[in-house]
Amino acid sequence: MSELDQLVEGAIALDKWPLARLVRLFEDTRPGAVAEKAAAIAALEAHGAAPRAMVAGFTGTPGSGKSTLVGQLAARLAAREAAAAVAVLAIDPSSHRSGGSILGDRTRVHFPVGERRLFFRSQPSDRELGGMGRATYPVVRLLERLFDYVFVETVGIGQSEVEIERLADRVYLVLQPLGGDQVQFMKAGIMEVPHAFILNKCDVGAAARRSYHALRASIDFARPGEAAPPPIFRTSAISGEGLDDVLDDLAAHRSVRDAAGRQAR
Ligand SMILES: Nc1nc2c(ncn2[C@@H]2O[C@H](COP(=O)(O)OP(=O)(O)OP(=O)(O)O)[C@@H](O)[C@H]2O)c(=O)[nH]1
Ligand SMILES: [Mg+2]
Repeated sequence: MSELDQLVEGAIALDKWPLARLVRLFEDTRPGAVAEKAAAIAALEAHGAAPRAMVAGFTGTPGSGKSTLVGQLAARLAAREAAAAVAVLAIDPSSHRSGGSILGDRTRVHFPVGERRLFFRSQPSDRELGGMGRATYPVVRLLERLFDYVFVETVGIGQSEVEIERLADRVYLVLQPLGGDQVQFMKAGIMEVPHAFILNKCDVGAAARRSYHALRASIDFARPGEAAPPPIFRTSAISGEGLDDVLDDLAAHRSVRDAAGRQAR
């Protein structure tokens, strides 16, 4: 068996080392890597690893708890669905200077060691790409052949919501409750993209209730006359409140998508 076949078989089995090597290959954006990536895709096809994942984008305001939430959702999903493998790809906007070397230390995603159904990777974002990284798209295209769910975390800076929409089957906008003096959630343009909203940190009490109603009003204002208004999930990544509702929403849309046949994104 060729070295590439061995690598691909290892990655399909979700062995950490071959998986990491293959991810690094897909992060290599130099022209010289193109042929190797194409060969890897062909080998994956030959081994039956077709695209299968439900890709969910989690975008939103800085500090709203995206990383904590996505980590909790992934762990909960793996516990809930005995066979499900979940990959998390975090696009980190603060890593320009570090070049990504300390990304792992900053993230709040801690998966049980040795749990091969959970995979975490972070990438530096590229300002010109509105919050995504240059390697985000190719790596998602790889991970969707190896995992059942791929969660992508990006900071919402206006453009990345649009970018994530092209990448993901379902986009969640993660917000946190507002302080008393803030009246508006976000510019209308940002409100238009997400399929659903997540108001995280709902463990904070009264501010969360006020914010929920303010958010509902903002959405109605930004998206008038929509047949089915987008849901708002109220969560706490700390207490676990509401997380199952988000997972139910994901599962429901996965079923709808699978029944309809995978749409070309
Ligand atoms: N009270 C409360 N705190 C939370 C919750 N979720 C996250 N946090 C806290 O909020 C802070 C930011 O959490 P992160 O998960 O890093 O948020 P983020 O949106 O990924 O942040 P950036 O990627 O830096 O934009 C941390 O101190 C978390 O512990 C929650 O549900 N409730
Ligand atoms: Mg984060």
